[in-house]
Amino acid sequence: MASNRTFTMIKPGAVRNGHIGAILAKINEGGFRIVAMKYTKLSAEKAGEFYAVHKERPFYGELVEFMSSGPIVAAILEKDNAVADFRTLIGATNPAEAAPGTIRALYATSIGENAVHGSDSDENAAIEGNFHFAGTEMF
Ligand code: 3AN
Repeated sequence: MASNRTFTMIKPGAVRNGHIGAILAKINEGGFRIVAMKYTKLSAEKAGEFYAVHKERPFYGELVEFMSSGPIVAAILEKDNAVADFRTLIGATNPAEAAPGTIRALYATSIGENAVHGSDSDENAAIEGNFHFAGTEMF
């Protein structure tokens, strides 16, 4: 079944490099409706919790440090087939392998600082959206 919602974060590196507006424009052009959005900052504890699935990976410490290093934009996005279509829009995890024109090809600086997060399944999209937003913040 096609999913309707996905969850994204514009990561601290892309925020620092001034790409919030350009990335939101790509999201709009991609046909996604904004269900929820906030400009916020993750504590190291919150970032660690969000990426707990990667706890055993060698880059976990670096990932948590980076994701809590500055403000992010968190959002829930809606569209038919949202999870898969958003992953197409952002491109491969490693920007060197991301298709031309994708958000990561345009705005990521490395595999670790890869501009945006995109949920990898409907189930995780719901978990991640609920991690960041209360029901009263979703429209
Ligand atoms: P994606 O974000 O494309 O779903 P995942 O779930 O494999 O990729 O990885 C989650 C995050 O962990 C990535 N967005 C990236 O910031 C970081 N990451 C993944 N692989 C590496 C790596 N080899 N070195 C450093 N950071 C990585």
